[in-house]
Amino acid sequence: MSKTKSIAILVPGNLNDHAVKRVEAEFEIVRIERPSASLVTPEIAARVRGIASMAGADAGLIDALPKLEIIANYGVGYDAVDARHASTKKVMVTNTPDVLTEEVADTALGLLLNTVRELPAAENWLRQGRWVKDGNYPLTGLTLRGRRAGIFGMGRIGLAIARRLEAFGLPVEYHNRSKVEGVSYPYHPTLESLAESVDTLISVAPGTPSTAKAVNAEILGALGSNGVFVNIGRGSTVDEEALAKALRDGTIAAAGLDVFADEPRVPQSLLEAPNASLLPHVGSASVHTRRAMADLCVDNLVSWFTEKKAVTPVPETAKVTAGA
Ligand code: NAP
Ligand code: 8YV
Repeated sequence: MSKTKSIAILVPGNLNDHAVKRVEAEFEIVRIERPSASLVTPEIAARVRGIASMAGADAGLIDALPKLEIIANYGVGYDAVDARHASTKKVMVTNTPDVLTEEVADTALGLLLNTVRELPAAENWLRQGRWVKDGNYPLTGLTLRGRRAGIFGMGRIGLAIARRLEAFGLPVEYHNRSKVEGVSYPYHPTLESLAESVDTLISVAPGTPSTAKAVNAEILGALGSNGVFVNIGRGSTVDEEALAKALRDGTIAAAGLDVFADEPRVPQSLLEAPNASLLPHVGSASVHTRRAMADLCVDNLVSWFTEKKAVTPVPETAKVTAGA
């Protein structure tokens, strides 16, 4: 029997099938319906040493598990895990960077094209028999030609999106808190300055207190009436009410959204916007990429309990070490 088989790993809520199979094969799996301290029984509290989760882990859940050593987040964005609280409790948090970067960048470009060239609506036109009945789909008012792109969050995925935009012939600029070394795209120290300079803003920033509702009425106003906004990062980075208004009153021309503030609920005002192209958070959602994320998520648990180190720790817990 493997050394790790007696270690109890909590899986709250749904998790990728391959990840579940690997947790079952390597550890003792414990399942609860959702990541809530209220579902932790004294027996679970006494045994669980790790969590594998795509539903997050808040401070209450962390506090309810006194033997907890590691939270392996299934996803690169770990906004649903209270990593700061975990670090105060000397609990390691890991995520799944890099393995999903190219997939998410592909989706971002698909979403941008859907938004600008109305491809989902054109396909519906064909399927509804309107090509035969009414003739050609109307010419799209928007085009990628001549656009200037701005990336909010020039990290791993931002860079992969920038490379694709370059191949499409678009100049790229960006905003981060700090300039990225070795990157020649023009840098903007503020999001407002980026929005003023471009007409196509792509957000791939993480969901943190400092990015909350960063894309607001002022930023959308700066983007302008020919503006296109694409969000593949986190819904929390956008003031959705201001976005719906900007789409309605022509402050910007169109938006493409893969992520929303309160998933899976999407505001009615966005559902009703004809100039919004909407996806149900599918940025990384291929069998291939989700399997790689599942492997990295579980590899972190295996490495922690066999080698005493995490493969991909998040910055907040980089200094957390395994006990004796
Ligand atoms: P990353 O490499 O850490 O990049 C994040 C970038 O955002 C960094 O360059 C960072 O630069 C910048 N940033 C962070 N806070 C900022 C702030 N307050 N203001 C301005 N810029 C800020 O992460 P990644 O791997 O590219 O992933 C990015 C995000 O994409 C994830 O966190 C996740 O939320 C989202 N995502 C979505 C999907 C999907 O399916 N739609 C899939 C994967 C990931 P500075 O630190 O210099 O500011
Ligand atoms: C996943 C993501 O859909 O990695 C992320 O940050 O948003 C996506 O890849 C998500 O994490 C799984 O629920």
